[in-house]
Amino acid sequence: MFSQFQDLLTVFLILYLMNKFSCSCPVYWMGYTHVLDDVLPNTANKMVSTNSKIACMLACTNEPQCVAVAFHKQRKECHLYTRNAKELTTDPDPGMAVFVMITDGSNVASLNSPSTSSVGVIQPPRAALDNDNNTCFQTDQYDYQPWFLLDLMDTFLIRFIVVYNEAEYPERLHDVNYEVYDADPTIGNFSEANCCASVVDYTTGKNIIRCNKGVQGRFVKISIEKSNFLTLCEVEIYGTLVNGTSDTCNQRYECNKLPGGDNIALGKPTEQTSFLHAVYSSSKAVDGNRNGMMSVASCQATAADDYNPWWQVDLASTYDITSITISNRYDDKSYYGTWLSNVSVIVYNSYPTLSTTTSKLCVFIPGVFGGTVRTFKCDEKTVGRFIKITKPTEYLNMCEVEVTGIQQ
Ligand SMILES: [Ca+2]
Ligand SMILES: [Ca+2]
Repeated sequence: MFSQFQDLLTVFLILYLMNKFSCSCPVYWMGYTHVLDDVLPNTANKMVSTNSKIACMLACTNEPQCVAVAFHKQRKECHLYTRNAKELTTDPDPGMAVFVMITDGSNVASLNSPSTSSVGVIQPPRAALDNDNNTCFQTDQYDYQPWFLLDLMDTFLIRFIVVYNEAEYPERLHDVNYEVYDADPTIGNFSEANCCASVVDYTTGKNIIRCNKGVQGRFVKISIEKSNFLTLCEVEIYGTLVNGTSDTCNQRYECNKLPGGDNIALGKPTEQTSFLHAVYSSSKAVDGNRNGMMSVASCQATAADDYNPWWQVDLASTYDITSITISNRYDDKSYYGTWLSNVSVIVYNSYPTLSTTTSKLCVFIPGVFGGTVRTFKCDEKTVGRFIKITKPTEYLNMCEVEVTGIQQ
């Protein structure tokens, strides 16, 4: 048990660490696990006498079945809840603060290809997502602000993040910031970070990071401030889809809700200037599948010698266009993710090559699109039936184009 001095020391350390970071993240003293080692409960609702919220947190972290924990201030007790226990939804007792609420979620990280500030000599970024704790990604030794960014391809309520560090250099995972963003923070105007957590200490092997309650977003960024190596042997992100349920959506990218209603491009007639291969036909961009892995063959692509490529869809009726959502391939973001760049979306009132047809630029998307899914609005009100997407260099390669609009 703590002595009064240790109590004060703990409080001081927590206050110091909480002030250390600009965002209002919870700070977890993850190395302090010995406190409750002797009295960890194995069953739900077993009460543990303790004198620290942190100790409760650690008790939950170290109990594999623990999904939620509450701290009773007056009685100085931790209440741990297992997955089978009824989920706590309200404060169960006036003296009890429910400060961690974890419900079961699945690892939503594994399908995606991360982007990183640099790539070191050991393994590529995918090594952090290959379900092997012994294969590790590491940033370059001269990268002094290293980061690792995961695009979850949809908005998730992030419950917790699990990272495995390298056995030889576990200390590299100290002073780590875990941030969640609504938009890709490496592209243009991004939203501010929704702070998940800043974790000062580390344990060797598995580190569990509880996110701030209610943190949601699509991009998860892991970065460090003090070390020039970011070494991640495995990253797992647990959360639940915000707009959809895992029961009805077998694959996340098929479950996205679009701003402005139904996808009016789905299954409509398409054309493109050339083919990289017959399997990458124009219709693959309206087959309802955003999957960015080319091996799945749900992406269109134009030929290598086609330097003025375009792709178009006939919406079969005239619409006031509300939004355009383009899914790029994401099987190798640092390479293929750069193919799609300087994209123009043009709307025509009738078939584009007819002499009577008029056109209007809906939106121009400057620079590299990124191996991701992005949604755009036209710069101003745009009404039309055909949507053409072009870029000024070879390889027009998109995995899905979704359109919403109001029929005229
Ligand atoms: Ca690995
Ligand atoms: Ca597709």
